Amino acid sequence: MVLLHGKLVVAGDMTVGKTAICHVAGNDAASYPKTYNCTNLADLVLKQIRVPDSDDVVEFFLFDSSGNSVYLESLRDAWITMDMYCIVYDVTNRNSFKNCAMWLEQLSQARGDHNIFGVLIGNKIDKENFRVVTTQEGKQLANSRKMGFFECSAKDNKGISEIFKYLASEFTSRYRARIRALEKMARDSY
Ligand SMILES: Nc1nc2c(ncn2[C@@H]2O[C@H](COP(=O)(O)OP(=O)(O)O)[C@@H](O)[C@H]2O)c(=O)[nH]1
Ligand SMILES: [Mg+2]
Repeated sequence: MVLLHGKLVVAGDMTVGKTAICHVAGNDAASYPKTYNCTNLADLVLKQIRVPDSDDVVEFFLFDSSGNSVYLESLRDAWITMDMYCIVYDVTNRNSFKNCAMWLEQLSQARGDHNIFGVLIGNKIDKENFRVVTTQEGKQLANSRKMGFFECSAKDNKGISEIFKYLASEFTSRYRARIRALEKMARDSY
């Protein structure tokens, strides 16, 4: 069993549901925020997620970034130490989808030479009648950026645990690969 700590940066436009996703993460539907609270700079949430089919646990340090661009400079400083990221858009808001490219650009400026990975998340699928961004479009963008892709509803707690299980599995398998590479380096240096 390993217990890993991973810093997950959550970014995306204002009101797409970043804070709601962070609170519902870990299958905790009761914590869906019923009233809208605008996030200033960032909120921090700790969640432990068990890796599927293993004893491994990842303690996520969720860095729930404000979608307000006035904070971008300070956010980039805090993003430097991220291990992974989520970019969230609202499937009923075309502009929030368009801006994913901008958020990706901001994150890549902050990443330095870190070996990080990310997922693209289309939220609010409970509002299917108001959907303007298709699943196909989301998938295409994610594929072109080599990111995982998920759709979810924080409101209905649908699709959220899958995202965090994926991130936890990916994070631990990358950790194990790194350890193997280090062990090989140590062996080869004798
Ligand atoms: N219908 C619906 N509304 C949501 C969902 N997630 C968040 N919201 C609402 O969208 C608004 C913004 O959510 P919030 O999490 O604060 O967005 P943030 O600015 O990205 O952190 C709030 O009124 C939430 O209740 C969802 O999955 N479905
Ligand atoms: Mg927020």
